[in-house]
Amino acid sequence: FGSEMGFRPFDPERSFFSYPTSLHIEELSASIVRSHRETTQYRAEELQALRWKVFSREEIHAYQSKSVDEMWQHCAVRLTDAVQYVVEFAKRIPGFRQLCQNDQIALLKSGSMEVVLVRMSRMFNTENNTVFFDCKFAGTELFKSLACGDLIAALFDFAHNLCALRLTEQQMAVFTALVLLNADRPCLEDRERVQRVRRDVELALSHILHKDNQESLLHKLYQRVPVLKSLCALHIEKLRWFRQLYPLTVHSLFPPLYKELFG
Ligand code: CLR
Repeated sequence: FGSEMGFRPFDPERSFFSYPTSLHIEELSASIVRSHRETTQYRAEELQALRWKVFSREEIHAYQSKSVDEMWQHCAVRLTDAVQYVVEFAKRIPGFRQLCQNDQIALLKSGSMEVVLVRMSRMFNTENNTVFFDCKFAGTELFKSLACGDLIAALFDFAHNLCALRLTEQQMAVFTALVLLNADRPCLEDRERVQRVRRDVELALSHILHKDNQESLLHKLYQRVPVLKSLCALHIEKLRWFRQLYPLTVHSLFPPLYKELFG
């Protein structure tokens, strides 16, 4: 009887990705939001409480007095930590782990930095243009010794503009899942499969924005995607420049994951 009615035994992947009913989409959003919450280094309330904890003049000076390679190494370690949380987030997106290993790696290689930059906006205070770094809020001047002021300015600018959209944690969670599930990334073996997983996450984002009565955000979010791509390209360009000057620092002191992703 069941089979004549088109009833099939429960198959989590099918029920999530083949028949997107509004219940499935709700479950999918809830699951992505939970994954996001479990993998952000700091909770929104914690950050709110620390909002005005800024570095002193002396502390800023100490960062500015570091050598170029010392500061690069320090930032590379911090960035790699952040990337590691994004990898954990990706693994908890329903459907991600069912992709073949090659495609999981390809998506993370090109998408994890983009997600870090979206997440940067949660750690940003637009009132004084500072970002949470080493347990306090830091302005662009703190990163002077990296000698890549244009990159830093562009990253801060991006965070500032994204922050101005005032995304909820739910909206950000689903948006970052969408940034990762990009079927146009290079070196994907099974683009159709990535596209199928992505399709439901797109539905989840529209659904959330509809509930929040903020449908106009969708277009604004999609507008940021090419900007993210160019920022990541600029980061890689700066890393090449740095590697030419300090090949040994990169080779022996940078985190292996950082080199694997960007080097
Ligand atoms: C982004 C959101 C993550 C936590 C996090 C960790 C490291 C931070 C990063 C955030 C924002 C950007 C950041 C970075 C460390 C260094 C980097 C402040 C807050 C600055 C912009 C320097 C980049 C230098 C490269 C050239 C290596 O959840």
